[in-house]
Amino acid sequence: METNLNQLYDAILAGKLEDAVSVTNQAIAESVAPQTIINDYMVKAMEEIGARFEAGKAYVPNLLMSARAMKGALDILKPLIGGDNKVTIGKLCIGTVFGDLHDIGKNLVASMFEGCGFEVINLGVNVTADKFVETVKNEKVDILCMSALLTTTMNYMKTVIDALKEAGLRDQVKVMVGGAPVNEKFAMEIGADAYTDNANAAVVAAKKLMGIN
Ligand code: B1M
Repeated sequence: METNLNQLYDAILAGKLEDAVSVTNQAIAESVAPQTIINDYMVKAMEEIGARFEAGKAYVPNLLMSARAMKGALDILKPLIGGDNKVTIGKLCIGTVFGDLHDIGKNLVASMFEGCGFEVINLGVNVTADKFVETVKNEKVDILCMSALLTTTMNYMKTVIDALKEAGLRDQVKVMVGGAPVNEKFAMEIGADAYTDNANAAVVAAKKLMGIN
């Protein structure tokens, strides 16, 4: 019987890890495209749990359980995103900024970059300006990517860009930003080179910054 991917949406929304993993495995076996599974069902479920949280109809433990289910399903899909591209087209680092612990979107973007041929240094969450600067300096990355999911932490992106300038490194690296509260206007105001609102667009923008069509 064909997989009903609405069950994946329901499993992530309800925070049921085992169900999410099992439906994802079925969908892969039936050759459903990973991007369809992620964008049309998994991300949608996370949006819905966020909306319920905002409306006072879900609580932090619900967010945590949904996040756990999303991550479990995403781990299975990761190797399938973008095929087994072994050619490196650029080096980048990515991290969620200081004070912010949200990493699902950031990890999705990192996986897409890897799948599409970038060498990725994933710095994790709660990343300080010092850590970003040290990585740009020591690893000679082409692009520095920052993620923020909170209105209270997005301003830290400017702190990082200012720290790069202070260290004399701003001209050596491109800066990309993303995350739910961030937008194009904010990105330009803080002096970033690019903003994208999803993982696919992030890859396209990064290639453009590298001069690759
Ligand atoms: Co939190 N949380 N959370 N949370 N959480 C939000 C962000 C919130 C919008 C929920 C809400 O109120 N509706 C709200 C923020 C409000 C605001 O600031 N405007 C919120 C809050 C308030 C909080 C706490 C303060 C709650 C509390 O404790 N009272 C707390 C803060 C903790 C902290 O960080 N210091 C908190 C905690 C948590 C959990 C730990 C429980 C959990 C995170 C688990 C984890 O990540 N490991 C969690 C979750 C799961 C969410 C929601 C529900 C889902 C986030 C998510 O994973 N989305 C979120 C509501 C929402 O966003 N609708 C919410 C799916 C993901 C695929 O999308 O991350 O947007 P996203 O990434 C996208 C794009 O944004 C873009 O591409 C990605 C893929 O397409 N993108 C980039 C992201 N980064 C990029 C970087 C790039 C490019 C593109 O670089 C180039």
